Amino acid sequence: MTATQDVDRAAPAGPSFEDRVRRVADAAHRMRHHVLNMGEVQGQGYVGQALGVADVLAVAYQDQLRLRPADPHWDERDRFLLSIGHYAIALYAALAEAGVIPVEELETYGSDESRLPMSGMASYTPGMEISGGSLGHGLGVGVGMALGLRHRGVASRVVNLLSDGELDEGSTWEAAMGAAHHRLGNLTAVVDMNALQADGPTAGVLAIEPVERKWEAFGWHTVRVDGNDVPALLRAFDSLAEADADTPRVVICDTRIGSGVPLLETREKAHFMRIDEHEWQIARDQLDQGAQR
Ligand SMILES: Cc1ncc(C[n+]2csc(CCOP(=O)(O)OP(=O)(O)O)c2C)c(N)n1
Ligand SMILES: [Mg+2]
Repeated sequence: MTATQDVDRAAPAGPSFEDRVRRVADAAHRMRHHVLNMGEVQGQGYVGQALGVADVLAVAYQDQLRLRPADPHWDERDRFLLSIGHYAIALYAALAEAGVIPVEELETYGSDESRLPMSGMASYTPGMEISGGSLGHGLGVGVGMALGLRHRGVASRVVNLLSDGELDEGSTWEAAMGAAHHRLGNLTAVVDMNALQADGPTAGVLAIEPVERKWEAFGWHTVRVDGNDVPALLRAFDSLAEADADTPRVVICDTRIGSGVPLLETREKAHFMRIDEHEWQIARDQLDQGAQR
C-alpha cells in the first residue's frame, strides 16, 4: 500500500511519467481486487461501475489530490466529492490504497456497525466528504465549497466525480453555470461516462451528447479522454494546468463497465450486478491474467 503524500506529484522535480503510470496502474489493479473482495461479501453490488472507474480514481488518489492520509480533515486538503453514493465501493478501494482507511477494514463493507456502508455517507467514513444518494447535487455542493475556500484564501482544489446519469439532472447544469459565473478555477468536475444508467444505456434514457460542447458552452475548460487508459488520463489531468486560472475544468472520462474483467464487461443488466458464488474467483483470475499481458 502506498500513502498519498502532501506533495504536488505533477511538479517537475517529481517522479518520471513512466513511474507515475506504474504507480497508478498498480494501485488501480489492487483497487479492482478490493472491489471484487468487497462485492463478494454481499454477492452483488455496484461492481461494474467500480471496476470501470478504478483508473480514474487511482489517478486522482495516487497522483493528483493533495491529501494527508492520516489527517482526513486537514484544512488545506483537496476536496473529493463523490456525488454518486452508489459508487461508494469504488471510493473505499481508493481510500484504502491511499492509506486513509486500513485495507483490512474493507472486509466489513456493507455490514452492520461498519464505517463502510453500501451508499456513501460522510458521517461514517474518513475521507468521504459528502453523502450521496440523491443524484445531481455533488456539483452544487462543490460550487459552494469552492466559493468558501476561495473566500477563506485556502488554495485547495474541489473535485466532483459525477456520473453520466447525473447529466440528466437540471441541478448539475445550474451548478455548472454558477461555477463559470463565479469564475471557480479551483473546481474540477470529473464525469464517469460509462454509457449506463439504472434504466439502461444512457443514450436511450436521455440523449446527452455532444457532452463536450455542452460543457464548453457553459464556460468550462473541457477535456475528454479514455477513462481506462492510465497514461491518457494522466496527460488529461496534467493538461488542466493550461486552463485559465479562473475557469472551472471538466474531465469527461469514457469508461468501460467491468473494466479488467471480461466476464463482467459483457454482462447484461450491469447497473447492479448479481454475481454467482463460483464467478468471483473467475473474475479475480481474469483480472490477474489481464495485468500480466
Ligand atoms: C435524484 C435521483 N433520481 C433517481 C435516483 C435513482 N437512481 C439511482 S442510481 C440511478 C442511475 C443513475 O445513472 P448513473 O449514475 O449513470 O448509473 P450507473 O452508471 O451507476 O449505472 C438512478 C436513476 C436517485 N438516486 N436520485
Ligand atoms: Mg452511468
